[in-house]
Amino acid sequence: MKKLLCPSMMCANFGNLEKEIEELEKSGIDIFHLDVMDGSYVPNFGMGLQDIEFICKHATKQVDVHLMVVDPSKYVEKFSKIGCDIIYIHPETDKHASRTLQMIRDTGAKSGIAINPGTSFEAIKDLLSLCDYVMVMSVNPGFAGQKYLDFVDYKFEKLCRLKEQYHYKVMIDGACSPEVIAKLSKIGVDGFVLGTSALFGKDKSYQQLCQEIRSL
Ligand code: S6P
Ligand code: MG
Repeated sequence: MKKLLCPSMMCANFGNLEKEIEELEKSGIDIFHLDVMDGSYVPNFGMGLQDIEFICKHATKQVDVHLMVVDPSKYVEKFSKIGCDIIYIHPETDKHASRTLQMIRDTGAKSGIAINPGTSFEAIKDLLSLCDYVMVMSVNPGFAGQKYLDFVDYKFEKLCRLKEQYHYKVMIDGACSPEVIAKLSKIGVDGFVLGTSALFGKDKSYQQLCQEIRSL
């Protein structure tokens, strides 16, 4: 199974974003992962609208947006219009998550949920038929460079068992190191958000790192 490699662009070098996009694409990545934070749902700020517009305009590969915001339904249309192909919401922050997931699909984008470490599989199960992507968070959302919380592991197993039935892809976001990628790809996880644990700030090229990740 081909791994989906998703660089977390919050960790990229903003001094030359165009070059970063080009080099990552040349290295064979699959989906650019863009983190949006509102300073309220999570205690931090992520990428701005201008950054997102810039990446959507310059990328030839797919772009996802991970909305860590209160009331994400308010922004679905905006991000879809800008050119985001996949939109992730946190169901905890939406009073009507199922309606928002349908709304995402109605705009022509693919729908996704991001599941916090403290949110159980049972809490999101009824949403699975409305999801194209299901992303398990192995850190609490808001920051790069955190430690992997291994009590989330059971969710990967449960979600991988049901993915054919519901037709979604299973993704991981947070502290996704080569060791984690090796372990999770064996049980059927499809996609990996790559931040400081596997791709950025290393002394090897993106090309080499992506090659190594693919061979895990
Ligand atoms: C965190 C955010 C993530 C991070 C990514 C960083 O809230 O949603 O996408 O950017 O997890 O990766 P790492 O390897 O530094 O944890
Ligand atoms: Mg993210």
